[in-house]
Amino acid sequence: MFNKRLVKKAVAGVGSMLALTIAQHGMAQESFRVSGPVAYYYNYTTGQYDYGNGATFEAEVSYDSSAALTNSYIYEDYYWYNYAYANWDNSVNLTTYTVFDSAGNAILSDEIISEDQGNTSWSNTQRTIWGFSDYYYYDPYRQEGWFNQAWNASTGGGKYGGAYWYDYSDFSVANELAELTTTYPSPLDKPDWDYGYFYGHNYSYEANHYFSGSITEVTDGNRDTDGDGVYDDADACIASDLRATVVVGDDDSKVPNTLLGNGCTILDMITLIRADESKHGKRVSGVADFLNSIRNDGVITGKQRGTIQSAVARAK
Ligand SMILES: [Ca+2]
Ligand SMILES: [Ca+2]
Repeated sequence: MFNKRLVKKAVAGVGSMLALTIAQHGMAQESFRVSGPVAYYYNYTTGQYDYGNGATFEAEVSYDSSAALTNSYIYEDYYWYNYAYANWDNSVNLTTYTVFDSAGNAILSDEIISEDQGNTSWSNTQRTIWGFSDYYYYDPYRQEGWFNQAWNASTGGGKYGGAYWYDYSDFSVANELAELTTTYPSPLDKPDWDYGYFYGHNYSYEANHYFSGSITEVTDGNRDTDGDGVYDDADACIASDLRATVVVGDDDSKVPNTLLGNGCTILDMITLIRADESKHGKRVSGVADFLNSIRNDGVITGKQRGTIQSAVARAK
């Protein structure tokens, strides 16, 4: 099943890359990309600000569409309007954006990373998506937003980023709520909406900038199928075994199952190498080569190498 050449390549590639921290355990992640013209931006670090003038932005929002609905409520005939609201907290977990000037030079960029994606200096991130339906006189609309924010507890700075869409059309508030609460809305439906905008804001000692722009394009983004923080297109193991420790057969070595720079865990690599060899002796020596390489990189200690190697030797 496994291509021997690819496994060898993957093993060789490990040696040149640092080990990563597994950001999440098994949270599948999808993303969408938005882009369009910038309406306004400022960047206090560089002293630049402008009302567009040909500036454009690109942003990517990663989210977990399997996140549970956090809350929802409905008001019918509430004074002069109807109102439906649904909220998926903690579904958006990474937002990145870049603004380019009219010559195509990047003039500001940032990323908002949630804690479970490995954020350390910024904490208390909140991530949300919500849908909103309203009927205000003759101006009904529905709004959906993909939004996250983070605060730096030590400096008090904040970061925000979000993509929002509006649909000005008639609706039944009950139907809207039923839809909002049963389906995680797809960002890729949004090109048909009437209006969309994105904004990014960082006010901190590290940076101080803001921009907003209208969304004119929405495309499918990268995916991180196994939720290890490495996107599929850079992940040599797109369905990683993310167990916390290296387990071979029934033997738990207790050695942390570190994620390597190619998107494979130690356990992934051992599984690949063992599956690739038909003879026990070759399996053991193939794993030994791999363990030596990550020992030399400092990913595991010599003692940990020995513990795993003994488990592999015992396994059939
Ligand atoms: Ca991945
Ligand atoms: Ca992976």
